[in-house]
Amino acid sequence: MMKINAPLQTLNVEKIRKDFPILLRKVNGKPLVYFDNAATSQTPQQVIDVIVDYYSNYNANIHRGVHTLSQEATDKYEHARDTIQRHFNAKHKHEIILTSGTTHGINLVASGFSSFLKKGDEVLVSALEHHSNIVPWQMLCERSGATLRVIPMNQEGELILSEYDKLLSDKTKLVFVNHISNALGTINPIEEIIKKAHNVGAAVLVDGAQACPHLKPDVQALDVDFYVTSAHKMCGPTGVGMLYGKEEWLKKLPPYQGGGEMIAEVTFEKTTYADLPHKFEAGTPNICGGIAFGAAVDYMNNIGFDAIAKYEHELLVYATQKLLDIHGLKIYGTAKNKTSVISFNLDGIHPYDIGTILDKMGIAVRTGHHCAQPIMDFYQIPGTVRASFAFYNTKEEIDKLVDGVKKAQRMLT
Ligand code: 7TS
Repeated sequence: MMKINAPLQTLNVEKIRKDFPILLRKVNGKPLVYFDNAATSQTPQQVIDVIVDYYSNYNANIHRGVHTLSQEATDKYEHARDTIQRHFNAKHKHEIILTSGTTHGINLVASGFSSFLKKGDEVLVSALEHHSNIVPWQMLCERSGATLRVIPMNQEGELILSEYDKLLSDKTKLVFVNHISNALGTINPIEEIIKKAHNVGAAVLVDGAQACPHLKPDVQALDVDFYVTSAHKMCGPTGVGMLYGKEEWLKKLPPYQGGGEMIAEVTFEKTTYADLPHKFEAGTPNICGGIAFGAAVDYMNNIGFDAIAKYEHELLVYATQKLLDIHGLKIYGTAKNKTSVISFNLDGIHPYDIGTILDKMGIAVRTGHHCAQPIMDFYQIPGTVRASFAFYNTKEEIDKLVDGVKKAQRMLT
């Protein structure tokens, strides 16, 4: 643990905050303190400008027009795909499928796997998942007859890898796990999880929704089969995201949706599908969103992921120590390796009540089960208060949170 008063000078946070117009607004008469970054991140002016520029200057449909606007929009959209490919270090550009977000990417893969699985096969999910990385696989098991098994977690909120070893067998066809837990902040040892799955011939899908705001995954180094994420968690807009898939898998998987853009040739007798990535991109995509996603990736890289990780870790340590000083406060998720998410409860007080009082003070946190009900069941609680920090948050804001929690405690007990 670092010292509480260690200086947080790795980033020029004061300058960075000026990029985010929303941070100037007041909520309930108080300056906004935005600690709901795990739900969605805020958007810098550089990305907002790209969105305004798109609709002001070259709004057009892509991959189909001979006219100038369509060609400009196509170039920028495909340039964004290049940026995303470089960022994740995918081997081929066509391994990057632009989706509407993490949920879409997972459903696309789960739907495609229906034809590969049969009764007796097993798929493994971790106990730490968001509902997005549970429900589509349950639906897949219902369709295919495969069995869903769960890699358990311990009290700290870490996966128990010795149990994972026991679950793996030649029946295991797929493993899906998040890179970082949204409810607890645990960073999972995905390198090891992927290696072990590959040893028994299983494919792995990693849900990177919570990881991409904090670190830069290298899909080739990880040797992961599928990696999914959402732009809106990493300074981009909502309604757009990415599915990375190894070429060999994407070639094997059937298309998810039929429609325009994903075909090579259509007759009433037979349709042939377009090459990757278009085979998985039916219909008019979120063109502006895709372009802005590329701009968000550039924005975050300009700040630098090493600096982001170091600074956010300092915020995490600072907030953890300060919150634990509050009598009756319990933190859920104390993994050795965790990111800047703190889930907590106060003795005898419902999380919703704390969240409501904090909102009156302009402090935005999420309360409830965080779309991760199995984790709440594990701890036998209805939910938590979750404060999730981004690189544009400050120690002063954390002080306001701590004061706010103390005040809520006084009011509610
Ligand atoms: N997977 C994880 C790990 C997530 O945290 C989320 C969203 C999703 C999948 C779904 O992402 P979407 O962009 O497709 O909706 N998590 C949260 C959260 O923690 N609070 O609000 C949304």
